[in-house]
Amino acid sequence: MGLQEEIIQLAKNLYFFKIGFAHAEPLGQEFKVFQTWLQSRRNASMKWIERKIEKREDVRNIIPAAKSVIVFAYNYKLDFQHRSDASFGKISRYKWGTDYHQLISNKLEKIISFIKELEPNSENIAYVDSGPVLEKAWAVRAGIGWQGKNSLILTEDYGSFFFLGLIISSLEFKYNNPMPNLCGKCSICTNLCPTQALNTPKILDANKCISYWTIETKARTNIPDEIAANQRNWIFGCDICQEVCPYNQRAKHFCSDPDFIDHEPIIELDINEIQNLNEDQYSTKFSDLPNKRFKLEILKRNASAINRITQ
Ligand code: B12
Repeated sequence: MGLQEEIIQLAKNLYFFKIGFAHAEPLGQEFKVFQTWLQSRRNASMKWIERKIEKREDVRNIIPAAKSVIVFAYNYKLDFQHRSDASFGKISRYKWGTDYHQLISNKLEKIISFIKELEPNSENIAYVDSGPVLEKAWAVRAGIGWQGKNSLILTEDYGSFFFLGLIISSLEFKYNNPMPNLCGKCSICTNLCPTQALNTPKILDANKCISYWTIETKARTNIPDEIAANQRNWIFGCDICQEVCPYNQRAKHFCSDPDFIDHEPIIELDINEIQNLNEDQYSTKFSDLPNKRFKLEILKRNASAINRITQ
């Protein structure tokens, strides 16, 4: 087995279901679309994404000797459903298990250690939502899946409930080809986004996105009425544009990694209870779940936005 096959094998043992290899060239059209997205202020208050732009365009501004970008996909779908009870706020699926940043990063560091044993002079760096890289653009280039109209990477068998991680490497590999886009004429996700955040297919407007408002904004920032009125009980993140996708509805693979499912998942929270908890009560109630703690102030702000409209 060559190094490439060994990396794939090791990654599969670490619960990645798909691994793809792309040539580390500058991003052309994808970068232009990204710049237009910034110019049209669709990044809302996420100023950090405007920085280190030259690295987002070309990973050789991260590792000058970079030859490859290896992309890893990790399925986080679990076999649970939110109940349709208006007194509960929904937590999006990506938060049902251990925090993915550390989880995936540890796995990628194991892969880097393995590569370094065999190729000690190679340079490798891993990112999981932690660096100035357009991960979805690389996932498309590495043939992991296609970019759906909900702007997320999709595969036929797994849908889109998966995380991406990548390793930029100075080593050369055989490269994969991008996949055809299989959304076809389907526009269910763009049509059913209650806040019209996906009016332009594949291009998300964060200013209108429930996920953005409930995760990315500071606790003191008020959620606007037009978002709150359509929040549909999402108390942290939002999965509507994924849940309605036929590929996700058909996907029957569930995460079996004990490191992700280290505890009974918290998939929803009592909205009134959250609003009335103080920090001590909150810490006691969730004391055995250090990885899954959400900031209480953020949850309270999101809960009060749900209540503001429904009461
Ligand atoms: C900023 C960010 C957000 C923002 C903005 C989301 C967005 N769509 O940009 C907010 C906070 C809203 C968000 C929400 C979510 N996020 Co987020 N987020 C990111 C982050 C950090 C950067 C994304 C980014 O660069 N956006 C900028 C836009 C312009 O890029 P883009 O969407 O890829 O747009 C491309 C297409 O438009 C394409 N394109 C369009 N037309 C055309 C035409 C041509 C010809 C070409 C070539 C290209 C092209 O070009 C653009 C640039 O590549 C990534 C991690 C990373 N470092 O990449 C995670 C990431 C995208 N998020 C992720 C997740 C899981 C989520 C949520 C599901 C969480 C939740 N449940 O609430 C939601 C999903 C909302 C949604 N529908 O996107 C995962 C997605 C995994 C996947 N399967 O795709 C990522 C990859 C994190 C990870 N490591 O796993 N997120």
